[in-house]
Amino acid sequence: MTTTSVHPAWLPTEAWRPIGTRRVRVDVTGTVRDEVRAACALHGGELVTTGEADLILRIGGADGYAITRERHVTTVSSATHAGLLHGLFATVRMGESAFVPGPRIDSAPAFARRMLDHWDNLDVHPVMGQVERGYAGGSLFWRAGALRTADLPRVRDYARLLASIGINAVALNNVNVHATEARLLTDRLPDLVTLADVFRPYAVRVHLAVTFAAPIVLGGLDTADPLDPAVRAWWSVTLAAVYERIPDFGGVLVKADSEGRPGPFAYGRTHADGANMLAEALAPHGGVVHWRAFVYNHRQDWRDRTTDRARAAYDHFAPLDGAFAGNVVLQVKHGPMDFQPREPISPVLAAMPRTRLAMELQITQEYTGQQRHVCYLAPMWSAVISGAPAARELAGVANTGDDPFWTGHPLAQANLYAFGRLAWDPSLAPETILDEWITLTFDPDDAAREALHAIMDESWRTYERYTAPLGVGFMVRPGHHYGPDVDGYEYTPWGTYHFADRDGVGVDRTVATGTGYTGLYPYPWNEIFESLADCPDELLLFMHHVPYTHVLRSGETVIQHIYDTHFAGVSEVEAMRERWQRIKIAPDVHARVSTLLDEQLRSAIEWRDQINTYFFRKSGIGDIRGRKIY
Ligand code: GCW
Repeated sequence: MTTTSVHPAWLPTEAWRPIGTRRVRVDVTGTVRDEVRAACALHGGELVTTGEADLILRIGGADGYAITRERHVTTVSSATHAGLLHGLFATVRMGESAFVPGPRIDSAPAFARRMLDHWDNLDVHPVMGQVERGYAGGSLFWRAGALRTADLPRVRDYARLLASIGINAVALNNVNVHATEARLLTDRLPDLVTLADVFRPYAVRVHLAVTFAAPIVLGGLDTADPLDPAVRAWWSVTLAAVYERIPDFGGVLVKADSEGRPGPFAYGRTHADGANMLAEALAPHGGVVHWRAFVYNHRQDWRDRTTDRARAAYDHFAPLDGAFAGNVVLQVKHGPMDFQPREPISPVLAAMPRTRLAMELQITQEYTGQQRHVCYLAPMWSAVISGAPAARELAGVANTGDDPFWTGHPLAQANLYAFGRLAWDPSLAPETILDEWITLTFDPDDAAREALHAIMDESWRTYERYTAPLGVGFMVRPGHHYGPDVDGYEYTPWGTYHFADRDGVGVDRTVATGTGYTGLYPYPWNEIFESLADCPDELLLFMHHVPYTHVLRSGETVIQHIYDTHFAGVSEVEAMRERWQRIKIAPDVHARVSTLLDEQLRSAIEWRDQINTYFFRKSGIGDIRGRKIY
């Protein structure tokens, strides 16, 4: 993809319209003033220095922002430059109502850090491509190993886009740090300096994923032992050099001892030893370590029923509660496995009251249709966020790339938008957020708005219906993870099993007879999950192994539920496609989404038929409604 154009229906371009026709006065001093003025100017607001203005931005008062709407003037105020920007974008979202007198609005973000993690490589990786699990083209930042300097204006648009939804931190490279990317810390640092300069006016701080083995691969030392003084000195000096060039550098992100990445275990050290070493080097500069809790044995023997991947993060990290330095943030995937369409909330998030926790969500749709399927994820995120009040930060794996629509599937933009909005205010309803995005992006008539809601509001549940049933997860094709393969992972070392046989299906994670996983939750969830009668249907096969004739809380048997949901899921995709055919929307968006909906329907049918046939053949129990099963 070589284009650098930005689709005109994309929200930052359109969203600035209401400001563009108004006079804006920026009553701010110092560098903050330059940055806010530059941001306004970029978007066409008429900047005035004296006299009457429709919109005034000024420093003062609130953290977050306050908006007062008086008869002739609307004022945005904030204690910080970032708050001013976010307040300015709030007026954009409000449209005309920002300029109608009304009560004062005070808004502060729920999560202090709202971070996007890019899994971008500098070069095309032989297996993973350029952006690992990326479905929106190549990296916005690099191409063929080099920084895309000619495309920095597009990065600037991207920074504005992120600021418009309140994102304030971005990790620029893949957590699987390969040889070239490791060097961003040292001789490739100028790339980072350039990108930090582009993000800075939008109050987005840059972070870097680093390899734990950096002292060896970059520093020429023979160890990366976190307790070795030479290793500690190397990190201190190296990170100090980063701060010399990027004084507001956010810090480092680390995937250690996970899926083959190096880590402290090689030296008999704990993850607290590893994280705290980096924390010490960053502390003098105000930086943080994001240390990922995604640590599990990926070389498991499928015959071994005592190892349970769902337990791994808890077993590794819960005992370390209280052992991490104050500037370590433990970054925990929202579920205990790996971003499946349905998982319980990770028990780690309730087990570490003395640790600063970030919850990690996957905006990129690795397991939710890979941006070929419509799957609006805000309803899932809204539920998991409200179920994990201990998380203080939110991190999302980015779904963006150099695709002209930013996200491959144009409707996948709504997921990025929703991530930012929920990170600011998790009490917002998913439909409300979607409605905002629809307005800002398409400014549609009532019929189109209604159709977009009908297609998107429930699309996550639709996706869930035609894929792996009742929370059991996976059943995807190994490697790329697209499309069905019920036994694809069943006899592999990855720890992702469903244990279907002729009698039943599901993973026994109970304390009574299984892996003991349910016991990792605080009351009452330990009891609810342990009990076959109380366990929510949607997580039944995550927690229990049951016969196909087991009757769900819904009153259906497991086998009939599988058939019904898979037929229903496909019908819902058919209905989406029909609605889309009738919708009136920009022709290029229409064409792209139409093609993708054809693929979504093909794929949903494939899922339905493979899952239904598999369970029919295993169980020998037919569909009571007599539909076609192969
Ligand atoms: O879901 C898995 C992905 C890997 C990814 C890993 C992780 C970056 O399949 O591609 O690696 O999670 O989160 O580290």
